[in-house]
This record gives sequence, C-alpha cells and structure tokens, in this order.
Amino acid sequence: MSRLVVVSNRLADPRKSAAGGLAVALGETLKRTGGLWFGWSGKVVENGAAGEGELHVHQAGSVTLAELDLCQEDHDAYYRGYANGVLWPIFHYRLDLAHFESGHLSGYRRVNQLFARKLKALLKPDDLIWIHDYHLIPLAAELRAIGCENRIGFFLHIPLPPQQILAAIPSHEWLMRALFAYDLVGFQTEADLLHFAHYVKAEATAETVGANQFRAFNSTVQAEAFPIGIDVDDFQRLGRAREALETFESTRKEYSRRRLLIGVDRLDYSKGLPQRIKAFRELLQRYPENRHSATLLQVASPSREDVDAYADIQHELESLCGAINGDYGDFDWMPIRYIHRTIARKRLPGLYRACAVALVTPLRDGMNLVAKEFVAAQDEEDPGVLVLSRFAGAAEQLREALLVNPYDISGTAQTIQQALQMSLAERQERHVALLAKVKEFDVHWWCKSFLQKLEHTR
Ligand code: ADQ
Repeated sequence: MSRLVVVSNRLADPRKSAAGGLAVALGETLKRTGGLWFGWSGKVVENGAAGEGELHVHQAGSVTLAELDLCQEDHDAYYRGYANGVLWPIFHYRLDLAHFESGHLSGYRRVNQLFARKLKALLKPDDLIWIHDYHLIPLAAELRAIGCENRIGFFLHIPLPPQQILAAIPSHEWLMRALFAYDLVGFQTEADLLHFAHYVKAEATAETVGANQFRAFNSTVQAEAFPIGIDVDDFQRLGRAREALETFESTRKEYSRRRLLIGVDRLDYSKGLPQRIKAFRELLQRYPENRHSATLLQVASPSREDVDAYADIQHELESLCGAINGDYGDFDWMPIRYIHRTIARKRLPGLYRACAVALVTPLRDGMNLVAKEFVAAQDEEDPGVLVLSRFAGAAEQLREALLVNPYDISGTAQTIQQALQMSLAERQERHVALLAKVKEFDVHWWCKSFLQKLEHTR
C-alpha cells in the first residue's frame, strides 16, 4: 500500500492509547506505511499574519506528525466562525444557531489554502491522502488548484442534512462543488448518502454514472456510507484493567440501592441534553416507583466554551438539574448527578458497566460512539439497556436498542420506563444482537473498507 497521509483539524500521537479509537485505527495504517498526519497544532499565535503559520514536523516512531500554528485572525474565522459557527449548526439541522459573516467564509478558505500549500510541500507522488471532517471540505480542491494529482478521500464525521437545509448556506454551491475534487467521499449513514445524491442531482444537475458515482463540474466522485465504529477489543481490554474494575466496584457500592442511568456526552446542543433531563423528570413524575431509586449520572465534557450557544446550554442544564433535585430529591437520594467534566477513558468501561440504562439521545449526531462503547462494556450475563435516539447515525445499525424520538419527552420517559423494567432474557437477546454489530463494524473495519475503496477508485 502507498504511504497514507491523514489530514484532520487536530491530530494525536498514535502511540498514546488515550488518544482514542480513531487515532489507534489510523495509527496502525500510518505506522505500517510510514505515514504522515497533518493538522493544526492547537496553538494560536497572537500577532501572526493571516494565511501564514509555522509548521512543526516531528517523528512519533515511524509516523511523521506535521502540526501547523494558526494566527488569531485565521483561527477566529476558520475554526470559531465558519466551521463551528456555520457548518456545525447547519449540518446538525440548526439553522437558527448559524451566524453568517462573509469574513468567516474567506478565513475558512484562506486556512484551507494554507493547509494545502504547507501539505503539498510534504507530499510524494503516490501518497494516498485521507482528509477528515467539516473543517477541511475544500482542501482537496485547494490541493488540486496547486497541482496535486494524488488520490484523495474525504470522510464527514457529522451528518449531511437534506438539500433544503444545505441550500440555506450562502456559499453552498461552492462548498458542495468542492466535494467533486475528491476521488471518494464517505458519510456515516445511508441517509446522509441519500441527502448527498439528492443535493447534487437537484442543485448541480449531477448525473449518476455508476453505483453512487456522480458526475458534475467535469469531475466524477464516488460516494459511500462507511459507518464509523470503536476499537472493541481495545475498549474491552480497558474494561478488564484495574481502573475500570475499581470504577465499577466503587460505583456499584455507592449506588447499591439505586438503578443507575448514564449519559456521557460532549456538552453540545446537538446532544439533546435538556430534552433528556426533562424526560427523566417526566419518568419520576409519571412512574413514582422510580423515586428514591432511579439515579441519572450525566457526564458532560466541556466543549467550545467561548461560543455563546454552548454557554447557554450549560446554564440551561444546570438550572434544570437543580430544579429536579430540589423538587424530587431527598436527604438520602439525589435524582441527578450532573458532572461537567471529561471522565478518564480508562474509567469509562467500568462506569458504563455499572449502569442499568444508557441514555444516548442526541437531537442529531453523525454516529455517536458512546452508544457503541456502552454496548461493548456490558456484562453479557446481565447487560444494561441502550436507549438510543433515532436521529443518531448509530440508530441505522443498532436496531435492537430501544429507539426514541428525543423531541417527544413523554414518549422518551415511557421508553426509559420500559428499559428499567425489561426482563433479563430480553436484555440478553438485544445485547447479543447489538454486540455482534458493534464488533463486526468496528473502527478497523471502517478504516480498512474506506482505504480499500479509495485505492480502487478512479
Ligand atoms: P463527538 O461529537 O465528539 O464526535 P461521540 O461519537 O459521541 O461524539 O464521542 C466521541 C468520544 O468522546 C467517545 O469515545 C466518548 O467516550 C468520548 N466522550 C464524550 N463525552 C465524554 C466525557 N464527558 N468524558 C469522557 N469521554 C467522553 C464526532 C461526531 C459523532 C461521531 C464521531 C466519530 O459528532 O457523531 O460519532 O465524531 O466520527
């Protein structure tokens, strides 16, 4: 196989397993091919010039890491302004939260041009390039513009909304046209793929020239769904290690008289946290047998705190949780434990295993790996129940979860009650089916199938 070049907004040292499943999966292929991982260093230079940035290249074993600094102006426009102020909300169907400023679009384009220029200097003719996510949609087009002829693939980690929503982006034609500079474009789900097909046919009069192969703007692009997975073996190994076992024991001991429900998320408006908390309140109200028993552990890791919409959701959550604990709590029972923190990865499997129910109820999510981690962490003899939003990409695969519409507070409360009351036999039956899928479509399957397709596309 040719050398693999991965490009993403942020990168991780693949030697560190704390970096997570994606870094481990990409890391394997990167190591095997003596590959290169290119991205933003995370450093913002106060007085740097727009469209410029220092590149730091260093070795991590056989893998080369190339990290680019950005100046304040570029970072504000590209990362905060366009990627997270326009693309993130709109791709999650939240037109109401998007802020359009033309300076942000030009900053986004400028940084993609900068990435292209710096990366081009490091490329070899037969490198296979894999670009990740919404920050870098136009990168292949910018690379092509300066003469790069390598095979280039793109994977979108977040959902692709329907045509009518995409078309609300002032520069949508330019953005979507940029996808035709790739050889292969990967989405999380079949639904996203359908949205793409519909958009390019309706807005760009694209022709279908093969299975999921579209021709427009004098280019042909192959599109496909590659649902991302987790590193099941690694996560289960983590579950057998000391930290996870200790977390399991201490959680079980502390809550020995309770039924635990768990939510683990980045604090983001796409994750449906207020709706989830309200559904839990309705559960306590409508099914009083859960009072003094059901306890929700909600862990929300801080994220993009400098963006207004994120500060708003944090306040809303704190006040909702406070009100429920005030209304329903007692001296010996707190209905909700809300923790605004990132939990160490080593402890996660133990925490998941100690819980009877997981609430994974985003309003919209590309995939949602927490759902898959929860399944992988369960005791097969006595598994917990997954309550999953039908609007998470994972719902396309995990049909044996209890699927809910997170906007329907009362329906969700009813489903949580069903989860809490499910018989052992039904829990086992659902878990066997879920685990089989999580194992079959793990992160290694994802990585391998994308790269194999990319190698054979063109
Ligand atoms: P995210 O929106 O970050 O990722 P998700 O897939 O749910 O979403 O989580 C990624 C990882 O973060 C998981 O491994 C999870 O354990 C961890 N995590 C989340 N909250 C945590 C917390 N409070 N403490 C510790 N760990 C936490 C984007 C898309 C998703 C898509 C992924 C991968 O938004 O839809 O599934 O990329 O493609």
